[in-house]
Amino acid sequence: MHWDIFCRVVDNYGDIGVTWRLARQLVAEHGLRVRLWVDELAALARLCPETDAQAARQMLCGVDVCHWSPLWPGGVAVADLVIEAFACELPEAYVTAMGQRAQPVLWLNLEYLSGEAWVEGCHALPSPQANGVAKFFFFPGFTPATGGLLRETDLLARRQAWQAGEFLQRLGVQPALGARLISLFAYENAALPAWLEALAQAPQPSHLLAPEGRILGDVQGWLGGQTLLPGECRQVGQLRIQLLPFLAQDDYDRLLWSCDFNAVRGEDSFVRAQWAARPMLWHIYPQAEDVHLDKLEAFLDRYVAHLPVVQAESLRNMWLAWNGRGDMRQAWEDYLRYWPAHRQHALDWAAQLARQDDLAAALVQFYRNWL
Ligand code: TRH
Repeated sequence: MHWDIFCRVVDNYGDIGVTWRLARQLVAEHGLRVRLWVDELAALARLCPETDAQAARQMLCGVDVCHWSPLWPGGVAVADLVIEAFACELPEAYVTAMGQRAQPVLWLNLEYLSGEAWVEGCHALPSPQANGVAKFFFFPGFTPATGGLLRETDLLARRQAWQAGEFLQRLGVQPALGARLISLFAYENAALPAWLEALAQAPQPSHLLAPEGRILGDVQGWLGGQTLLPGECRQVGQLRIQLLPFLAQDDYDRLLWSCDFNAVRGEDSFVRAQWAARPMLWHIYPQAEDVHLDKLEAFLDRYVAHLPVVQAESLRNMWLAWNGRGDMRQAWEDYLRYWPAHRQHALDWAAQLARQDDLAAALVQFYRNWL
């Protein structure tokens, strides 16, 4: 089977993060021939440093990575299954060729992740096309009535066997004895200073690891305008802040497994933090008219559904505060009261999610059923 995945990098790293992970898994675990069409190879190069950002075509981890340039090349053979990631709009000539192909083609629009209830009703719905090609919506999600989440078959086993020591050493991280290790990946965030204050004045030391990115300006602002370079640390009270370089995607996973607490954002890091099975905090991608808050609440409803009320409230309040609704300092202190229970919950949640089929397997099954 030959699959094509199309990815347009709209913003940040989520679009390419998801499609690159999916492409690799389809090759490694399902033996498919996968072409990944990406319009911005520089974004892929951040996640996969072996990428040649100038190459029109290259093989990376068994994936045929093609630059999707505005000038669509002639003679591109249409694949058996075509994934249009996040409604990125396929090249017109390719859509025409799909309609003319002798063998049937399946066209899937892979949607953004949401925990909202309507997703179950829209997953796998057909989307009739003028060229007659069978097109369906494919929604990732948290329940068996959705397409599931990206999860490599051996992911949980690798995480369970993970020993952080050598990896942290390679990154130049030397946590103080008893320090809570925290990773920080977020957009610009007005709640950051309150959180850093709480960490700096807490009885337990914290070591915060921030890969370079959009939050850096806020971190430096809190440090009084000091510039932080990758590898450098600053100590304020009980808090040590260390800037890391932006990591390759697999190393970022390892960072999540190595930390006691992970602050993540967007879509892909959000899912990976759930698989890391450590207490976590989500900075959701902000959308116009605060529609992202519905998405946040919908996820929270699922995430805390079976927790005792006080623990659930402490988690909910902290996530809301981080996303601009509440006092982050107070919320963090309340949250810490239930720390052992939050740790257990993170493990239980990952185990519960893992009972569901993963997204790549669900895509392959969908194709088989359609045939
Ligand atoms: O980069 P993001 O903010 O992407 C977002 C979201 O996907 C959002 O839903 C979407 O609408 C918007 O883009 C356009 O966050 P996300 O999804 O977590 O993607 C980040 C990727 O970067 C993820 O694959 C992990 C990876 N990463 C690294 O590889 N190395 C790093 O050091 C870090 C911090 C992240």
